[in-house]
Amino acid sequence: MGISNKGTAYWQQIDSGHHLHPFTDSKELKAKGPRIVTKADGIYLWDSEGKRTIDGMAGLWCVNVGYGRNELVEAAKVQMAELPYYNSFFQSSTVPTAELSKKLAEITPTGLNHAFFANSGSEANDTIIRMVRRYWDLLDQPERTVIVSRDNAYHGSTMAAASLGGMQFMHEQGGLPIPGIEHIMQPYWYHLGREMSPDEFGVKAAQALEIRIQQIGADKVAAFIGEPIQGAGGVIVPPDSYWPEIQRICEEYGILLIADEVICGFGRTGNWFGSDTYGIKPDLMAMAKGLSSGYQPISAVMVHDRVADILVQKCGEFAHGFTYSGHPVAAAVALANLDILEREKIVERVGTEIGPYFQERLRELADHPLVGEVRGVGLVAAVELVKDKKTGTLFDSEGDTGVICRDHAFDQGMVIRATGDSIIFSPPLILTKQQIDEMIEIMITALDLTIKDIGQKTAGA
Ligand code: PXG
Repeated sequence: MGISNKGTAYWQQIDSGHHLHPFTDSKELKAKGPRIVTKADGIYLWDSEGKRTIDGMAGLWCVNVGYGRNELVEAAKVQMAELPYYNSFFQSSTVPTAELSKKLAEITPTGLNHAFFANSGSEANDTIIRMVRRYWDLLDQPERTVIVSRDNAYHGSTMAAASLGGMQFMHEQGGLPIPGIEHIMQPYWYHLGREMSPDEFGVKAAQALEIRIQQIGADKVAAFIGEPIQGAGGVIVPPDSYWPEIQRICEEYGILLIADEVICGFGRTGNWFGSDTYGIKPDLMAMAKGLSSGYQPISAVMVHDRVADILVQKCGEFAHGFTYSGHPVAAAVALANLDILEREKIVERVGTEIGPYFQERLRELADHPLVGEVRGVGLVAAVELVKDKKTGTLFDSEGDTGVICRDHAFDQGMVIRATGDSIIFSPPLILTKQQIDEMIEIMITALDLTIKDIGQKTAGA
């Protein structure tokens, strides 16, 4: 019963007939049919043709503890049998939801003591917009509505979250951004600042916030939002000088600082949160993905006492929430996931052992003739491919070379992503040194094959 066992051609046919995929050219996909992923274990995926691949992306930046964790299956099973669902709207809560809110208060930076639950990163960010505007409203400053974000940021796909994001191609579909969202430059040193030292550029990129606040008027700005490291934008690692300057500006103008930890959270950068890695003191924090290692859809907004006290004392009813806010099964799985991260000291291991090893090995690729920059922290990284290594000149048709390289890596047995011509890595946090060596070998082969392809094309042109 349930899932049929009819084989790849059948599943591809019904999927092509009925399933519209996210961020996908449906016509192109229908022509070739999707890869049907059927099972997974550790850092490996298998498809319906029996092909095994290393999952270099941890699903979609989320399966931090790896696949095949029976403890998480058990946690879901036990909670489903006990209480599969109850809401947290009408003066009620459930045991795992209450426990999870306390646990999150313990592991997040000081002062973030309250959790508001949702189901996705997008919903968490939508929640933040409403919360932030309500906060200023309650402080009798209702004109403080503008939220400043950055070009090339990714904060989700709902109308509000996509507006917060700084992706032009998303804004072009659906009349975005919504009013009250502004974007400043991103701290992308390799593309935007190579005539300066990284630290000089970091300060300059941060000061774009101060300049924009002055243009808008400080009394109209509610908050600044940023991913500690931009993920979907291409793993943009900010210079060390960037976040301290952003923090200073937020404090000086009294605006709220929002850290979007949807990718950086739960060990990815070698600390519990990207905010820990960069010394950011956020007023609000969005989290999802690694919170449950993707085993259940769940997200949260962590709220600092500074904001929570006002909301609790003055707001009355906060008219916002989702049917599945604080879903008990998702909360139980998240708790079990946090338990694994703690018990197996996974975060510490990323910080002191496996993360540094990964970064060190990846940096060996910097000598390859196709590679312009290797950047990353912990277990998140990008290898950016360029046309001219010496000058850092990008390819004319941005993205084509990245896709060629990505496809070669897949043929060699590793799933990775291409963002423009940057190859992105975000593997499960439990991978071994030997598996890292295997990934590097595959990447070298993929780079060599890519250069051959481009050479052949050029010769044939
Ligand atoms: N914030 C950040 C920083 C994210 O990376 C979201 C919010 C939205 O989360 P939900 O759960 O609503 O998807 C994300 C999601 C990609 C890709 O192609 C990245 C994400 C989602 C889909 C694709 O890298 N990140």
